[in-house]
Amino acid sequence: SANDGYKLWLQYYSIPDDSESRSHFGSIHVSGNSPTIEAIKQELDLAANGFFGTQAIMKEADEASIIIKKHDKEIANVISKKDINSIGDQGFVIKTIKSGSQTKIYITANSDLGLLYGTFKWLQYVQKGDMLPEDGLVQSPKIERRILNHWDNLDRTVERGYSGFSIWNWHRLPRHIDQQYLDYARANAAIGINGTVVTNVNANSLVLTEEYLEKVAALADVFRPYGIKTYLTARFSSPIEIGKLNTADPLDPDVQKWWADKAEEIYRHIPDFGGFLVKADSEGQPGPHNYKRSQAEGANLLADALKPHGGIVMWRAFVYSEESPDDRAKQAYNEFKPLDGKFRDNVIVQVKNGAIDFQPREPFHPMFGGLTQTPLMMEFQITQEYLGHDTHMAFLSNMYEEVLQTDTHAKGEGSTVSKIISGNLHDHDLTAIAGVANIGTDRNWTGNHFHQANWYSYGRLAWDPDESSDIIAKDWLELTFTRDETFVSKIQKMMLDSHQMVVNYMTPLGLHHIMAWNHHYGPGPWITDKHRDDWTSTYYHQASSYGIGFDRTASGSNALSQYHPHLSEKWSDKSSVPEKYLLWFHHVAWDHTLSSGRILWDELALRYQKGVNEARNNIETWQEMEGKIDQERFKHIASFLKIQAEEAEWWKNACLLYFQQFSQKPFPDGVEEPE
Ligand code: GCW
Repeated sequence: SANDGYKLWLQYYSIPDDSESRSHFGSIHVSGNSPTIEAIKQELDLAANGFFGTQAIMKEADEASIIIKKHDKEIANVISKKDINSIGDQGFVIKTIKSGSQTKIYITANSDLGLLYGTFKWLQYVQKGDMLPEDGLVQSPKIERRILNHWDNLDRTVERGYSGFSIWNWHRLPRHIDQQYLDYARANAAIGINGTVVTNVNANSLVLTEEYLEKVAALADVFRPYGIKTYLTARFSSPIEIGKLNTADPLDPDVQKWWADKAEEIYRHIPDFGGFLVKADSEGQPGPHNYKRSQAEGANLLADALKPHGGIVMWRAFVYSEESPDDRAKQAYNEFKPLDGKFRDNVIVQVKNGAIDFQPREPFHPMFGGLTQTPLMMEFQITQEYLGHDTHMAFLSNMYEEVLQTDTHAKGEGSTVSKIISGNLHDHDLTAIAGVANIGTDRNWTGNHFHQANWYSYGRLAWDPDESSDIIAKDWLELTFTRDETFVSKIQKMMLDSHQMVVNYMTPLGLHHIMAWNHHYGPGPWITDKHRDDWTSTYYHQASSYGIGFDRTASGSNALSQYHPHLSEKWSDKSSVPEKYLLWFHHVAWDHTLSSGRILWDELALRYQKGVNEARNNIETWQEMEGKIDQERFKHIASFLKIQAEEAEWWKNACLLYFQQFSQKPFPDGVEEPE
């Protein structure tokens, strides 16, 4: 039904009645009394209703077969101290205990929030029909702050949002609380997301005025029982714009006082406010550069204001300028590396996964592993600015996983990006991860039904950055659609192959930023108009009659020198750089021979064609699924897959015809000539 898309991974579709789960729902004990405990009971009820058309029936502890209870003396009899100590204040333990003919399931934690997470996890097992492992589940998040970033403006437009308008209805807030805010909180808590920045990094200082703080506080009240902290973006020039000061210089005492007062005012409205996310000195945003101050001086100004209240600053590393003569890929590292260790302890630097900008594939950002004394958080983009917006299906979990599992070699072999952001490698307590949301007012939240999976997988990887994409895809399919085995295995494969497919038909072999100017939808490897060099495709692909690709070795921009020598040496050589990064780091001759034995031009053309072929095959695979899920979602997806296949062809034709002007070579066998 129309509602199915709205329900995300909380479908609670009906499951076989013979399962023993049904009896569990008839005798549940939930101990405690708090809004979070209420949320647990409500969720159990919703699930019982969906699974079996019944209610969740509450019992006293000794009569119940599901016991949801914080750790205490009684629980200590069944759950080991070691387990309890290992889960911290956000984790949970789920254990099945048999005594005689009786089986009881214990869900325990050190906090109500842990109980909520444990309850969601158990409900997911029930929905999927999976057995709990013999020795139970003992889980806790590896990253402390798991945050969504909304690039939502106060007029409800969403920067790089392709799923309608912002779900925050500022006009109706604070008095009207839409059900959607609650469902948003439920969906996030179900995958462990515990923070949200509700406003765009291209920030409007109005959100820090009393009028808006009341609205934000109303949202924070909805999110709180679900363990979600609220954060805001802070525009660096706010003291001028809403404070009537004539400077925003971070070293000016009046500016410092203004921010301290502002922080106090915010915490009066939102006592557990999370802190600020800041984009400064980038793409026209004001920042410390305006006063010849460093990024650290800028960040510390806000950190000092938030410190007394327990707030943090997430300071973005996405700082670059068209005036710099340097390769854009190098600028953030160059700016931040000398500042390592100069940030307050409540500052974390938020770094995009790659050094350019959320391309379909990027090598990891050299700041990971490059800075050691400053905690770094990851910023992934869930919304598909450069990956076909809403209509192109791409399961981004694989892309996230690839970045997280890359070895930086910062402290020898095994120094993965995942270890850096979980604070293990350099011993940081402040750990965080951000995903730029793909959520909007569309009935199914994310425009493309498949893109719900990207929000979902981001949450799963934020909880455990070492989780694998195949499990995530399978879980998502079973929670969202059906347990049907054929459906799940076929579509799981389609999802797992989709990121590479999109890379193939957009930017194979390390090509990047050749999308159409500004909106970034569709191909645009050519020059359209006079605009910033660092926003122009030709700057990135450097196609010439000799070859194609950006030379970032020592003979070029030497961006490679920012990586650990182990990598920079390997990647400096055309024959040992992973082929997926070849044209990212090298300018390569059209007739250079690759590992396939083919010359670059032929390989490039075949990759484009492969992407197109797969997009076409997906239409057929999907057709075979008719009847296995509801018609409405089936048709919606079928129609988008068709658009995707047509546009994959558009990408292939546009790019190959354009590059052919340089290569002057024919299309190899197997590559269709454009009509
Ligand atoms: O990817 C680019 C986008 C901008 C965005 C910027 C950023 C919010 O094109 O729209 O602005 O990155 O991340 O700050």
